[in-house]
Amino acid sequence: MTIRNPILRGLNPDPSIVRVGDDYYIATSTFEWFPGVQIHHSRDLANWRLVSRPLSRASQLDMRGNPDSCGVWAPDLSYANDRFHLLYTDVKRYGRTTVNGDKGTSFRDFHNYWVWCDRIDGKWSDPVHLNSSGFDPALFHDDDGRSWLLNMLWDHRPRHQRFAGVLLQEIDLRTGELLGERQLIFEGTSLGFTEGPHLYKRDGWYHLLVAEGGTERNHAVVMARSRSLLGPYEIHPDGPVLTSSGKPKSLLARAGHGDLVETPAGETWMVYLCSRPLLASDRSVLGRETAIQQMRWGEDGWLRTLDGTATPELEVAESAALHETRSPIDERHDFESAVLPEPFQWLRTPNSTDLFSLTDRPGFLRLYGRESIGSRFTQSLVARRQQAFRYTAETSIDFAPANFQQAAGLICYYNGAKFHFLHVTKDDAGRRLQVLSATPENGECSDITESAVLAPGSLELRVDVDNEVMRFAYRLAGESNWCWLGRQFDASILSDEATLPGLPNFTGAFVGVACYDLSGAGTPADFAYFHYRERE
Ligand code: 6LW
Repeated sequence: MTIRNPILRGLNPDPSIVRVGDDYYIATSTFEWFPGVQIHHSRDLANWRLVSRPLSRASQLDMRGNPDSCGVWAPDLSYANDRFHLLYTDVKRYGRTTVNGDKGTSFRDFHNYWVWCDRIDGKWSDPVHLNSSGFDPALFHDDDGRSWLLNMLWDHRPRHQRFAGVLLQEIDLRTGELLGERQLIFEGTSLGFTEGPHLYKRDGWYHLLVAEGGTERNHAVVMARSRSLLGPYEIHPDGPVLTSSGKPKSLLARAGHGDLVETPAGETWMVYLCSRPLLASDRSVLGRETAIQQMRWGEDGWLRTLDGTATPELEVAESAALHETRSPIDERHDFESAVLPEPFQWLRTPNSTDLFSLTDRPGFLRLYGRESIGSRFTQSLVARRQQAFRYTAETSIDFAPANFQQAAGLICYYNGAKFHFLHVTKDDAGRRLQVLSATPENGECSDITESAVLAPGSLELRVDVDNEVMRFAYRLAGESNWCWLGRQFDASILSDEATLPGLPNFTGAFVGVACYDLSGAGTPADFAYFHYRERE
């Protein structure tokens, strides 16, 4: 039996893992998608189930105004003093990128917070702001009862190394108060882009694990160790302990940003992020996903992959783990409950009632028309992750637009500059069905293609995605055959790699429903069901 990587498919990067008794938990980043942070649970490291999105109310998270791919980065989950602790960054500004080197000032705003809860699926506390000096905060609970905050240090100054190393500062776990001075304990290796720090203590050594190389093709997990918490840290003699860099045959690309967990039997496993680019276009539509594999400690006290080659494994031999039981997802939601079905999230605002209701018209997901697709504030868009390369999604829409400023339909969305939106709207000739595509090259919502005049009444909308190819279809109520639009669309633009230079692209493709009303009237659209099914 084997575990097939990745274990958490679709947008699920920056994994942080913790074991409490027999239970394992992984927290992953959610960026501008609300509620914030995903926590999955497993008993066997092979089969994982979503158990919580802990940042679920306005006092915890409000991302209105945040740029795309900002918001919640790199949560850190730990357990101490009979509580779960979750740290995360809310990125408010991305600023100048590093692609043009370090010449200019690069202002960014990274606010690091701590929340806690007695139960993983309970009501998490309001956040305590810890610092804003850099991103990827993490806690280290030492065996003397003291706890320490780690985070990467961001240096915004021209001609400085932006990723300036790893900071350490003591934290009072009762209050979140930071104690003493912050210390720069590690400046990274020549790979650069030092981020995602985690600390572990083993056999009298402090082991520091960091992500390096940037989250693209040079990404790597790097380790260093010291006898003393404050360093100096010596770098692993082999170089990265895990990387896909220089391994073009690795089907798990971009491997990096890891975290370690020990099983009750004493095995060490590492979770890390990876991406699986489409073969033809080399683009990662599923975003960065979470993978796992077993590691081993050598007699020299250094950690390595089982075969020592630092290579990410697609098929992981079962060990303490049971066998994986995953099959392609086939989920139909008829919106009969008052609660939004679990796979769905929305964008930025904690005030979900501004966007949608499951009770205003029972049996329907009602979206109220709000701001334009790509707005950084109040956008009525409810969607789920694309988690397979081939899938079909269908919905039924009841929508009577009064004018061209109102539109609603089925959307395949990466961010405000990358989407395909099959929507119903109205113009002088009447109600129409069109596809609005935003392509990353121009960053504008510029391309309206296909147009069919519609008879009144509800209709069904459908998208079929097959790797790079996306096709749309519709049928009016009572019809049995789908009417396919003549044109094919490029599904690969919904990827991390398809972008103008300099913009952050850390999420992945979603599919769902959206509604805007640029007239301000808030006209609703009602969706009777949403069916997502993956094809092998
Ligand atoms: C995350 C950083 C990273 O905070 O990308 O790949 C950033 N690593 O550690 C966003 O996911």
